[in-house]
Amino acid sequence: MSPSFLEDVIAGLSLPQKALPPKYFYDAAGSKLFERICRLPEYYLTRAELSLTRANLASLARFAGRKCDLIEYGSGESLKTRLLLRGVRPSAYIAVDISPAALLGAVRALTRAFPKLNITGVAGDFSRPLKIPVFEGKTRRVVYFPGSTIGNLTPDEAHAFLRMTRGQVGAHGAMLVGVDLKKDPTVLHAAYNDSRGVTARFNLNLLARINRELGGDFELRRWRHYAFYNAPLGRIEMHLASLKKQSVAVGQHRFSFSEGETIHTENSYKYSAEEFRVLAASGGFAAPKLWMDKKEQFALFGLEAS
Ligand code: SAH
Ligand code: AVI
Repeated sequence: MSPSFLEDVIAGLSLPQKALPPKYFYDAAGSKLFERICRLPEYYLTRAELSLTRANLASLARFAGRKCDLIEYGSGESLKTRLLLRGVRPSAYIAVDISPAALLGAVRALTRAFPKLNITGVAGDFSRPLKIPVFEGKTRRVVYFPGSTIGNLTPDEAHAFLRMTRGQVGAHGAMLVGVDLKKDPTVLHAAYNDSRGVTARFNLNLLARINRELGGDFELRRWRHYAFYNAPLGRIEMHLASLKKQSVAVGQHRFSFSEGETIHTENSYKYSAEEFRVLAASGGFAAPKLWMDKKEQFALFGLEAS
């Protein structure tokens, strides 16, 4: 059985470098905050991916092929998907997300916008094998993984995820993956330290969620959002820093924090096109297609099962 939220929190806060898995950001409040992040002036990722999708819709549709089954992992509000559904016209669209609130809202809105399309929502964790109806069928399967969500996995996790997906889509299947590219660190820094403090609220919501769901007693004013670009590792790291020496209860457990100690809450890896090609090949995919926005900030890779 997969570990529960409580088990993951206890295990993460017991590590020498305390850490929490980023998938727990996305309760109903976290999903709403993420939607606000996507509209921030500093968070270029969403705009870049939307514009490159819009500009290359015909070629993306040719890549996906006629009448494919489109399976989206981490669909959230399915914003970019609307463009893709119009261009690709798949036989079926399956949205997979860990956040039931985001999934329900997206499936409702898409059903209204695309009344003839066969749409299914699957609430679950994409890092584990999920039962997805179309994986039994014969139609070409295309997994859509936009938003640079792959960047929230470590390279080892991304490799395992690509291998698992390669098995799911089969020999004639494919993947469309959104990847944030390496760039000026000041641009990256601004994207994760926005002036309105929405990213800080998104990060702190993880502690608020532990309080709400696990009976934690984190005092949010004693914590500060802390995000920076770790150039040697090619990733943004998000942490929550303890502003003073304190101890916090989570259920029956108690954890001590020294002043300045951090909880590592997220990595967001940035790749060069070549680095990502190597990763995709190690996962069993060839990368014959690459689309970029005008400023070359963000890339969509069209990966064929190899
Ligand atoms: N695809 C959207 C949303 C990206 S945000 C976009 O491009 O804007 C990441 C999404 O993945 C969130 O909706 C979150 O709920 C979901 N998610 C994160 N970890 C997940 C996991 N392990 N399994 C399933 N969904 C996950
Ligand atoms: C979902 N994911 C790709 C976002 C990112 O950019 O890593 C999550 C996020 N974290 C802070 N801002 C946005």
